[in-house]
Amino acid sequence: MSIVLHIDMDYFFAQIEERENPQFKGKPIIVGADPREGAGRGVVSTCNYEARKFGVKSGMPISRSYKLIPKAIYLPVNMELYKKVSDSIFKIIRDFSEIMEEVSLDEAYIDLTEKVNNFEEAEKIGLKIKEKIFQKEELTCSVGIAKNKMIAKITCELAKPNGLRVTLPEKSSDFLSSMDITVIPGIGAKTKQKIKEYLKKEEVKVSDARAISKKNLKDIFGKRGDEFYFKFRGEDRSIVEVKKKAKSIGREYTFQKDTKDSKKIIKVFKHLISSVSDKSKKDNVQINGVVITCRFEDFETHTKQKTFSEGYYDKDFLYKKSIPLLLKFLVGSNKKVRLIGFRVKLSK
Ligand code: TTP
Ligand code: MG
Ligand code: MG
Repeated sequence: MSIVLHIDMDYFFAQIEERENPQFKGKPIIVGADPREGAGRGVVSTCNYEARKFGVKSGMPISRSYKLIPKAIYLPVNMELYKKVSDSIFKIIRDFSEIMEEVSLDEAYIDLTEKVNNFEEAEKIGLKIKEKIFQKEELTCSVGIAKNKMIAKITCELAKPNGLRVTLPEKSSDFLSSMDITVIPGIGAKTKQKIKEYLKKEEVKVSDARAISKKNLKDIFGKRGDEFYFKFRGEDRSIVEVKKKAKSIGREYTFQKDTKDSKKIIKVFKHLISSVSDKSKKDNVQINGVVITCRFEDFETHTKQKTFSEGYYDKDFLYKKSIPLLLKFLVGSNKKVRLIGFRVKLSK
């Protein structure tokens, strides 16, 4: 059995802004796109708890946020600063265990199995980490400790803000029972809908989902079903992985037959963009550029890049930046196309 600690900073970007601008403390603060008195485009990156009371959330259009709370303090994203803080925090955490997995700028897992004898000792380490971060950066975070990553993360969520919680191994299964099944990683609205239909229930708790046999879960969800079976019971076999952050996310496609049909090429290209965009959304990563690859029938290969300021960009933005680059390849050559590729560059 393992002892895993999950740590996540509280309202990260907004908390840093509160620290930098103490005059705004206690007021609702929203970090993100410029609202331009309601006509602004773009989204909310995050907001403090005062703003959350009004229903503002990460990812919400800034125009909607402005409707909910026009009087809030709206601040732009100062990524350079947040990254510096993030590096400093990871450095503190790494001192407690080198087995650390960075999940995003404000979130990490560490494996304490070899460092402590029991959960009480792990709790002490959790408190020390919180203390060190507060001393060094004047920022609060929350910590969840459990026997695996999944339970540690859900536990941390419940500890928010500025809390620490432990879910003991023998409690893991009961801990999940009364929660909605979307707490299980990999279960979103679509999967939930399927399970609802299967169980003929309006709401499905984790304990309800345990009624589905392993075989039936496999029949419905394939390989993922097997994983769900264990997760519903509080088991998660993924390990804390010390991995270098990916520098980019990309997809490519080789046509069955080399082609000059630009409609077809663009259609496939849009699929690639869409798939990369979904993946980068899922990983919650920021993008600061695109790379387009085009290989012709004679294997001559060209790439074009475009860089832009880092941020969370949607599919439409990526289309707009990339399609003109692809068209340049298509217009500039008489050869047929063998392969196209699309890649986004990540800022961390
Ligand atoms: P989160 O840890 O998801 O959120 P948070 O730290 O703001 O709040 P919480 O207390 O609930 O943990 O994300 C970390 C940072 O990542 C967040 O401060 C801003 C950024 N972010 C975005 O820019 N857009 C998003 O959609 C999300 C989810 C986060
Ligand atoms: Mg956070
Ligand atoms: Mg986070």
